[in-house]
Amino acid sequence: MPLRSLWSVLFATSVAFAANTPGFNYDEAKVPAYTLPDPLVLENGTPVRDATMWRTQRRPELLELFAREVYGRTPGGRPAGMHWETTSVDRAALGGKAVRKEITVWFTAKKEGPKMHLLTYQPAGAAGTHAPWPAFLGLNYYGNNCVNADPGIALSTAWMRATPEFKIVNNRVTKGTRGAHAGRWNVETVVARGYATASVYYGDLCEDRNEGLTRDVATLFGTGAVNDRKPDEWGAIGIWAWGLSRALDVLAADPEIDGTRIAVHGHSRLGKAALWAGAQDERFALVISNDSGAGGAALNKRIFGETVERINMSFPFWFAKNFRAYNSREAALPVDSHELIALIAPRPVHVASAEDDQWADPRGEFLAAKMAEPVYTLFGKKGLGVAEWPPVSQPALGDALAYHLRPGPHDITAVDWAQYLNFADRVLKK
Ligand code: GTR
Repeated sequence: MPLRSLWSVLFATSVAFAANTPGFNYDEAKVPAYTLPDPLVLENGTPVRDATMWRTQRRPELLELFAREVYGRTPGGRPAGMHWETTSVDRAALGGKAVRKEITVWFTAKKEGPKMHLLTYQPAGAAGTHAPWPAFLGLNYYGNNCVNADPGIALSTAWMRATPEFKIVNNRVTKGTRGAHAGRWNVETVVARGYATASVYYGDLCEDRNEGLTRDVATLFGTGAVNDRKPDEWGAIGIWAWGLSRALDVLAADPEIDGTRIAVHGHSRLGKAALWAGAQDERFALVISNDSGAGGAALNKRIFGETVERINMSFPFWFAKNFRAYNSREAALPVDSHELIALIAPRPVHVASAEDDQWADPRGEFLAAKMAEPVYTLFGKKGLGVAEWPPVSQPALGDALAYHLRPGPHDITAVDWAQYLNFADRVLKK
């Protein structure tokens, strides 16, 4: 091999694995044998014969197991006093191409205490001609002002999480207060394709740190501190998922949005939250998991990349305390992520991975979608339409399940959005 191409191979390899934490398994040949629970067998051993038995017996049983053992129980639904106010509407946003709305949602009957800010964009088509619009809904990492550089978006004043890439000074992302994550939202493209897009800052619901469990939404339900919670109390992922359902409550009440055609999506930890939201709340018409990895779409029992123990140690406030019982004991888990996806059936699910994101176990994410297929079959759906893990850049968009592997690192990009829009065109457009 000429020296130059040898160098490029080595360089590509080192880049590809740069994001991977050392000391974990990234070798397919070293994945220990594992056994997945059968989604179509009740805990008492009785086979699930049909869709009715799935709905009335197996689905509730699996929801209970995920709540008790993994994410913690969701302590309530929409609070009685929850109310909201539209604080701004611009019918000529994004250079006249979109309508932008900002809505403040208070979770009690008072205009104080826990609240969230919902931002929506919809195509600028005259109301009544095309509306109500199908919509994408997701949480964001740096305040609603991160999703687009649009100067009309109110700046978030909430606490924000600093990372090596995103330094925070006075609750502002130093890299760019406005539009810091515009590349992850692709608002203009989504709107041009005939969808609304809606977002809430995840930190409005639960700050992404231990303290989050005693602040904001957690206070409504008296959630205990990270290590003082009851073993099956919820954690941050549960709270974020709850917030997605509350955002859906609000969107569904907007006559310009079609509440029966709302896709919930999320990247990474927020992909875990999107899956858990979609599993619990059957109003979500499509669920999108972008690089959600461990505790999300990736199979926990498949030892590749991030492990249960590692995630519970790094983020002790994300899951229920009960989940810690499976640290280095993945085989004892009564459920796995193929069943999390199956809980969404027959509603469509799109799972996406990134080639260099070995930490999230791309193949384990595919296998979970694949192993959910038997439940889709009960509803007369085929699922992914492929037998094997598709190569990079060859999306498998089936009749109810979709999967794609994008080249590049852990992220959500225009390439991912192109596939989400293609799949949504197929399953959400009338
Ligand atoms: C990592 C975590 C992953 C994933 C990711 C993210 O540190 O280990 O499970 O959630 O963060 O959310 O970006």
